[in-house]
Amino acid sequence: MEVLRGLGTQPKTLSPKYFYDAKGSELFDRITQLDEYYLTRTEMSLFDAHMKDIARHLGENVCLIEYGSGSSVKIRKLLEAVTPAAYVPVDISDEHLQENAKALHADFPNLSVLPVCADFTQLFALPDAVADMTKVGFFPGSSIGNFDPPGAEQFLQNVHATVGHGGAMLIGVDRKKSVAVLEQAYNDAQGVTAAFNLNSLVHINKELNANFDVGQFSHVARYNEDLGCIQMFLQSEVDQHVEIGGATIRFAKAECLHTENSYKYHPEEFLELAAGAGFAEVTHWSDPQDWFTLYLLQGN
Ligand code: AVI
Repeated sequence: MEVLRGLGTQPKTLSPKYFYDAKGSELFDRITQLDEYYLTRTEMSLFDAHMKDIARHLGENVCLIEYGSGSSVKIRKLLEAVTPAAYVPVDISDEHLQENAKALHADFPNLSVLPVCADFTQLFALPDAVADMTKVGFFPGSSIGNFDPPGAEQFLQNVHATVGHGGAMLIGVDRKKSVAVLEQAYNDAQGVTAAFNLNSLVHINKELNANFDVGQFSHVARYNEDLGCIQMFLQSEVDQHVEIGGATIRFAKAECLHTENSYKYHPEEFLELAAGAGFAEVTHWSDPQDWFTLYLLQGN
């Protein structure tokens, strides 16, 4: 079992996918509205300030491919400004896709929505109907930061294989900045990020019949200067053991279970990664503080 494999390594790890059950998705929505979590707000401000310019660069009759399903305000803003010939949301959850496609259909009755149920970190086939359209990948929110750099490059290579030569990618990337600002974003005063992190244990208790004592773990998030990423952990408050899938896992007091990395990129670092995947920069949009950048990349 994947979870047991991660708990058997040193340091122990847990895939960030365990954040996202219904409760975790609700907590993530709350994170995006926190004062400290500047990422979503800043990216939205870029859409608001530059949408006309973004739409002009993307051109007409494009096929917009969203990596992850489009419930967010961002895709709606983009769909209003760009009016693509087709919109292809790609998500692993069919239920999510169907719900969002229905909601979008209500608001954009003329939009051709062609959902693809797939793990977007792997290669997937596009619907035949979009074969002749210019393809534009859309990956907002700095979700690229949750891959390690080689994983991010591999993902961008897959996007390149999907959008092809002359295709494009619009991607939001969080930038390196003061450690205090970064660490605050993942250690909010209300404890929403802590609840989000701890919820992965609640999720595993339910899904895998485990018995994590959630009250005996605490949230830790700190910036790793060497790696250039925020790292999140769940730290054991005491010596304890947990039963999971017939196995017993021991935690020493203060031992950390690693749950997430969130990489931050200087523009030159990100563009080097993109170049390795066959993409060149067309243009970018940044906020006045240079905290977050939206890049428009074109496939070589
Ligand atoms: C989804 N992803 C871009 C978020 C991030 O900032 O890495 C997930 C997150 N983890 C804690 N807060 C938000």
